[in-house]
Amino acid sequence: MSIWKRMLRMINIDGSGSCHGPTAGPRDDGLKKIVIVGTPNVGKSVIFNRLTGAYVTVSNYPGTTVDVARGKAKIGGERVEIVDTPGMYSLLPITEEERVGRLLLFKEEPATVLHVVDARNLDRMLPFTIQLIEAGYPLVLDLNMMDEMEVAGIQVDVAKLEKELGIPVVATVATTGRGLDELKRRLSEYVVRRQCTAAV
Ligand SMILES: Nc1nc2c(ncn2[C@@H]2O[C@H](COP(=O)(O)OP(=O)(O)O)[C@@H](O)[C@H]2O)c(=O)[nH]1
Ligand SMILES: [Mg+2]
Repeated sequence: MSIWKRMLRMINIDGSGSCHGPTAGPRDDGLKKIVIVGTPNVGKSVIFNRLTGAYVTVSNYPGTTVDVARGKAKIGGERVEIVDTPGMYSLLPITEEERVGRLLLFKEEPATVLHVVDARNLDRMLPFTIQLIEAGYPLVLDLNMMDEMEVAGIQVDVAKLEKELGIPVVATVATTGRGLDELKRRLSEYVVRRQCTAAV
């Protein structure tokens, strides 16, 4: 079990979402889940819409006023559920939105967590990526807003970042769809291969 899970359990936050254990979160029809996380305004919802198309439901997370959008997609030939979470900055929540984001991560046994970041602000965004890696989630990092990054004259060596982090890293422009095929391909590596967050 990762140090994060142990710590969160110690402070009495249920991080017990194991492969086969009970879960309090909303259940679906047995589809594997991809949970999209990241800070506000990085393009999570645009990516969610591009992945899911028309089949989307939005409802309050139980016991809260926070909206959670769920949709279906075909990734790697398999139907999966995609969950769009409210913005969150870390695994230690301050706002109700962040608390719901963390509950979704813990309770929904994601087959893959997709961390979407603004490619212009990697220094501020990567600490959360590292938290998610340390927590043991099967993680894909999406460097979104590559168009804005290029306009700002910033360069990122995606291959090197991927090697350093040890997880798939994809560059996208959600608004135009650039990189989305590659994103689906990299997501499918986990969806097809992994059953759930068994590592944590
Ligand atoms: N230029 C640019 N704008 C983007 C990109 N992705 C999303 N946006 C815009 O960024 C804003 C926030 O996107 P949204 O998906 O609502 O962010 P969320 O808060 O992370 O769900 C919207 O105005 C989007 O149109 C991108 O790759 N490039
Ligand atoms: Mg959003």
